[in-house]
Amino acid sequence: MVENAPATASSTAAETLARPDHDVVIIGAGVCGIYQLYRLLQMDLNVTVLEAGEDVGGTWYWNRYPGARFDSESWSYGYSFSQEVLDEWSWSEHFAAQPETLSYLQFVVDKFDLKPHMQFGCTVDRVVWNEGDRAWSIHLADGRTLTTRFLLTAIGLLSAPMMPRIEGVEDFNGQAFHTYHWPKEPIDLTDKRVGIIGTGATGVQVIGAIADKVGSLTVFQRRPNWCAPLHNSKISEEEMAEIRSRYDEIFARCAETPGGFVHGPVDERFFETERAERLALWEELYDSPGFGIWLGNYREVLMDETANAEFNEFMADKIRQRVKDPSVAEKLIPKDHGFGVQRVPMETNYYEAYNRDNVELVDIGETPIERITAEGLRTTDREFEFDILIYATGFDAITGAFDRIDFVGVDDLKLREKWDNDPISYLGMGVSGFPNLITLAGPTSGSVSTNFPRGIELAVDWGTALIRHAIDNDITRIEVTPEAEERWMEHVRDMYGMLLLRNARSWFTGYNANFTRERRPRHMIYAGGNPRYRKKLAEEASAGYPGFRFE
Ligand code: NA7
Repeated sequence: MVENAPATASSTAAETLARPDHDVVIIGAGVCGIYQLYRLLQMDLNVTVLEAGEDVGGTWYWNRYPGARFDSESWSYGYSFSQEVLDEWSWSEHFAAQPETLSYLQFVVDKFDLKPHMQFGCTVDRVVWNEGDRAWSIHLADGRTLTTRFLLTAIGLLSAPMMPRIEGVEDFNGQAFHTYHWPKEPIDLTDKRVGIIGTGATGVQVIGAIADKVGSLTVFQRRPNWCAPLHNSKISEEEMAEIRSRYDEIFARCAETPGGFVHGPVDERFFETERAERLALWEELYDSPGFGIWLGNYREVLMDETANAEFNEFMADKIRQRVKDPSVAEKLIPKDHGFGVQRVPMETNYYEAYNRDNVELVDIGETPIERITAEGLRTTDREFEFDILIYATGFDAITGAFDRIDFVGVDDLKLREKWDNDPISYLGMGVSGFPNLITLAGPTSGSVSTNFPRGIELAVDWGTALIRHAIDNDITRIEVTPEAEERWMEHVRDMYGMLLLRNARSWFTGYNANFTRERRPRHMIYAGGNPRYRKKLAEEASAGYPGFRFE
């Protein structure tokens, strides 16, 4: 590190400080980190990306389980920032599978020659704010320490996988995987006795994909989810050309919907329509591809108990029609929450899997798992033997990835402690007590509740402009004010109040059954929608960042 240069009349503030190794360090080389790096290199800054994996991709690098694919239309998920990428890349399916998405991200990285600015196999253990230097020290698991003026987190929202808190997990003699850590090498499922725990978006994808490939499949379900058909299909060359010609229109549409998808709520009001009209819309949505059934429905379905209950009945009937055994169908119908208040898994052949002779549904709400054994597992009712056990048990969402790094801010303040009750931030982008830290895809940011790249392009552009503003104005320390945080969190809570998801036991409210201690419901996402979030960010920037203190 260069020693402090003596201040002179013409020194800038930055010149009077010890010079850190980097202007900016980004943690994470997924969808967000890739785009952020691209933008900062355009500013000619000294920037590096630290990534725990051995290659780029983040979520799409790790989640290699069978059936892993988009629930977003592929052509609405890709980056919008580069016309060349839009012109050159072709999607082969409307909802691309993981290998294709990973290839897409590799294509973008190679196209802009980003790899030389990335370091792989780097796990960040600890980051410490140095007030004197106005810089962060970044301590890596391999023993190295880096320093940087600005630290940007692009660490994903579902990147801290959680194993179930069940006794005996270490005892199983067969192959066992959390879906997030599914191996790169092919796993032969033929004739295997497979058990799977978890029926969230991931479990539902796995079950639909492997039911006809395994010897037997036993699904351990604690609480069912409301699932809806994905209706994936191939994209021909002609269709891709047609999609390409409409990219402007597609991204404009995503910018105006609350979720950043092509699907937005219908204009009609639930209580002003006839039941026949509602049923016609619901049948149409059920038969249409993608999230329309969740996000293109009547607004009231997600906001009003009566509207929600009527739609639940419609969806329950669909499950009854598709699952032959009525007692199995009843087990697959959620009773503890309404449609859309938890993340809706999109499915392909999911309900039909339960009509197969080789698939069994075990309701562990009724007969809980007692322990994992050497041969399989034991419920209060029976012993099961497996060759392979799949844990589709989800994540310590959004804050989990932050908690796994020891963030130490001003006066030794720990981020983990600050966020113990609720992850308090401003705009989901910065935290008071943690100067020069921009939490891209942080809790309560818009990107964690939208079609991710749409949200992340917004966050990255905004964060980049903030860094530009600091550099242009010789500002070496930026910090969110506690007042701005307070105002923001009040707004975040108000937005939760509008939606039924406020009561859900799901990662939207920070719920996870596998924590070792009970946690209060938390405000994890921004529920006010993408357009409103974009407006908030724009107002903050155009007013000269009143929510920040600059030095
Ligand atoms: P989710 O949606 O959090 O689902 C996890 C599933 O695992 C859910 O069905 C849980 O049941 C179940 N689970 C978790 N722990 C246990 C234990 N200990 N015993 C039994 N069952 C358990 O994670 P996903 O990976 O499916 O999806 C995460 C996101 O990835 C998704 O929202 C998409 O955006 C992509 P529970 O509901 O707690 O009863």
